[in-house]
Amino acid sequence: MERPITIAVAGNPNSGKTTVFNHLTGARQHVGNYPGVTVEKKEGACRWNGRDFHVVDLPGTYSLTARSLEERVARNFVINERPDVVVDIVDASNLERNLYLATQFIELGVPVVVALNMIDVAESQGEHIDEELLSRLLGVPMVPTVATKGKGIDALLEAVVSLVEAAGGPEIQIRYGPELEPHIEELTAKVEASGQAGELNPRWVAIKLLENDDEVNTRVFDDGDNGLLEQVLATRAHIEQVIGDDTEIAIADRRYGCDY
Ligand SMILES: Nc1nc2c(ncn2[C@@H]2O[C@H](COP(=O)(O)OP(=O)(O)O)[C@@H](O)[C@H]2O)c(=O)[nH]1
Ligand SMILES: [Mg+2]
Repeated sequence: MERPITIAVAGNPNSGKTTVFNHLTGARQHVGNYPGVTVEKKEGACRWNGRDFHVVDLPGTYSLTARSLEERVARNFVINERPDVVVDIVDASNLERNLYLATQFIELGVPVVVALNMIDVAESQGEHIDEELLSRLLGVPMVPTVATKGKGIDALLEAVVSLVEAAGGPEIQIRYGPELEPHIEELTAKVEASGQAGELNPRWVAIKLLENDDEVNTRVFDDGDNGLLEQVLATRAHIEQVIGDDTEIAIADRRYGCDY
């Protein structure tokens, strides 16, 4: 028997995650907690087109910086449990802010399908979203949905199945522009050579080190000095000098698409 496809439903708070989750799982739900924390974990199951799915409703997050408990829980679930697909529920009437999280999942290197939810609200505001263009730009499938009406849910599952079946397809990366990109690439090579990334995507680790991410710092630097720390500090100092901003801010700006 084929194993179920695990879907993690992610997205900003109030983007419609639970509505999508309820549509997918109906009464087949179980509510518990994530291990060791009092963050609610909703899981469920569904069967569609002859396939079984295990669905997890992740806590709402704006980002994956691991600064809040919700962000840590969502990120650790995706890193440690490795769901087959992250379905990122995006509020299409607030696209720019919501796509920030999508870029973070793409960067993490996990398979992502974006649900352009609340497309009814976007349309009532006179917005027309070219999902094919967006999908090409970000390199991930985009499916318009109206979760409250169950619209687009079948198409969402179809996109999930296609992605699982095509696993190993081309990788799309967020590029950080001429100022940052060479430093990220150089550090990625050092991270790779150090063997400290373990199971994680080395480019993702390099970017998180530049962002001074607590959890990644602990993971990478706890085994004593491996020569990386000096490199990270020097790179941060250089970026701050050239760009005139904190490295963290420079990286976030680039993700939002600001130009230097
Ligand atoms: N108009 C509209 N409202 C939606 C849609 N999806 C969800 N909602 C509403 O948006 C609110 C937040 O949804 P919820 O699923 O709780 O969001 P969550 O915080 O991401 O779990 C609820 O009032 C939903 O009924 C949609 O596609 N269109
Ligand atoms: Mg919810």
